[in-house]
Amino acid sequence: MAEATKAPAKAPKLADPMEASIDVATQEMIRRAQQLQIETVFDRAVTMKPCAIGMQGICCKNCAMGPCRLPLPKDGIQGEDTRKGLCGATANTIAARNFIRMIAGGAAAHSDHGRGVAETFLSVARKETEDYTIKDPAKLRAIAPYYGVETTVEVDGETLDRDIDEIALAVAESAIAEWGKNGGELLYLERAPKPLQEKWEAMGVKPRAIDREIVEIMHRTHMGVDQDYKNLMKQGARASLADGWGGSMIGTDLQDVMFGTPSPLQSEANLGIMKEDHVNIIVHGHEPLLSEMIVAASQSQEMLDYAKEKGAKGIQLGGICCTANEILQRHGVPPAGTYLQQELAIITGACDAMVVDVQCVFQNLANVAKCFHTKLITTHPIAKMEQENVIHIEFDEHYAMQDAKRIVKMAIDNFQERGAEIMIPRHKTKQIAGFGVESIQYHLGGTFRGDYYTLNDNIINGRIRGIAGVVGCNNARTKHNDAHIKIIKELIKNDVIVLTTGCSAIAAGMEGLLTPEAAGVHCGPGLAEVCETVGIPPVLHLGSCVDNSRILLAATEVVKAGGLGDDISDLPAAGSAPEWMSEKAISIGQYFVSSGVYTVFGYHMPVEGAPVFKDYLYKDMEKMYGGKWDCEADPIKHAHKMIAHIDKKRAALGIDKARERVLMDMADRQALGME
Ligand code: BF8
Repeated sequence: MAEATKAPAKAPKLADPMEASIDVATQEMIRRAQQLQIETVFDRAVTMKPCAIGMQGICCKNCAMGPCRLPLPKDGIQGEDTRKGLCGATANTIAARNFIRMIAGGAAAHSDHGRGVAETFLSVARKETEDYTIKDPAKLRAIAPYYGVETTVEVDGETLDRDIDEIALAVAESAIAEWGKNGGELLYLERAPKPLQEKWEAMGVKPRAIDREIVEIMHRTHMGVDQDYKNLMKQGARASLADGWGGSMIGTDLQDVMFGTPSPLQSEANLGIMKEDHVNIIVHGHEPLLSEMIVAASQSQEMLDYAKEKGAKGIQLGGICCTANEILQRHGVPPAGTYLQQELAIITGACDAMVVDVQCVFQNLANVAKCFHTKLITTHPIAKMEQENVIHIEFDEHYAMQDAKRIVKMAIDNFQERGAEIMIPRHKTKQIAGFGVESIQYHLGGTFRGDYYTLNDNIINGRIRGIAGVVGCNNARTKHNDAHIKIIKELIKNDVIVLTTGCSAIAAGMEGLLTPEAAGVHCGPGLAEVCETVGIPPVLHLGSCVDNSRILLAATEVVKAGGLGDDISDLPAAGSAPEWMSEKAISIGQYFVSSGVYTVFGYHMPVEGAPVFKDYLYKDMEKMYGGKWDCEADPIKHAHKMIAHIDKKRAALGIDKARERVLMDMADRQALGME
């Protein structure tokens, strides 16, 4: 075609920064990227539409006769649903297979992370590495009994503490066996309330070994195996429990043993934590094994001196995604942003190295890094990138500090290679992070009571209406952080205390909700009073996504403290993942549902194309586990579904009247001009 007759090239469609995110730093950086003609996920989201059939969960590509697509008829199913794939697979079978394959993916990701932690702990116990130690021996002693490991010895009729190294070795060997043992069931199931264990037993969903449950999903969903959505979901539930009460919980515990159990600390959040005159290193991904060492290396005098030699004032470490949460909660290292801000950290022009491990890492980081001086370093043998500008430095826990120093040195050497144009948004927010089962007990229960008594008391007397877990990702198909923040604000406004993890926790930090001062501004009167009295934020940051296991254990502690029923499903509590995108979120959602929690997802759920299967998740599961799925894209309606469930549970417990009294007290006080 002659040049003259060619249609003029269309300008690429770009994201509207104001529509893409509620966060000003993010909006500024999207604009900056567009000025520099660097494409980001926000632009791709407006140019590429998601597949409508895949979204409904009814595309089967599990064999080469397909993909078979079973779209819903325009006017819905009239009479019998006759849709089927070439083999005869129904919409229910296809949607259930797809759904539990997501659970397998999510459970595998969390649990393989946990396995890496357990293997490193075994190296520590065997004294094969000096870089890691046991930082929290008390936690090791506390978890040892669940592994059948004695913590005391009898010597001459006297009971003495057993040697900590012996305990470590026995726990490490027992923990590793949880992935592949033949027979029995997961040891940590014992930590759940007894009625819940009985439900699992009755349903036949107690996980045996972590790997086995994931493999069995892959087998059952192979062409021509399990073709009953109820039976498929039984395995989905079992594998999810192997994640929540298995791989994730073991990962969290052993990380605490090696790196320290978090306790509240102050930090900041958002891209504004990066410093123009410092070497900026961003760690991104999920496993804290390497990032723990990078924290230590970047604080070493040797590296600080080297940075000064190269003209920098210091080394600023920041995190993205759950690696950020891991080093935030133990060291106060500030997160530079959530999942959707990963490209933007490089676009500042001030990121001297981005170090990634596993999960939630965009391949497009390599393309963005090409436009700047940034060294993009992959570190995990299972997570490399094909682009030639990516450097792979394989991390070996036996040489952990050596590897970490090599990476930090590479970032320092790169400081002088920066281009002239640096733009770091000014925005950052103060936050208090580092909560956990133990610190909630300390702050709300007091060491004297040694339990969750005060928390329960405040729930029973109605000052705290209920507990919500708000967790999970960002999703470029929805406005960045919008649903997280609207839902959390609506919950705390209605006196529901929020426990948060993952990118939701980072979003809450960026919005200033993780400060005690947020209570006076955003909370209902009852929750504000409790937060102000004990000096905690109304939204408690419990860590990374494997740390959702902390929420399971916190809920169990609430049950144990008494007065709120016998099981997690009795509690005035609900779960939420407002902007989910990852398979891990589906695994987490299912283990919350299977543990008795009403769990609402935002955006959409990939089950709309199979209405019968959807009803099974959204209705029938409650009869089986006490928890069920739900989905609501509108953030305010989403929060009110959770609140309605909390109120339903309060009424069932007979504590709904107490709350009315508290509200009357408040009205009385307002009438008296005391508020
Ligand atoms: O594991 S919340 S985007 S970073 S998947 Fe990923 Fe989702 Fe963030 Fe943490 Ni969890």
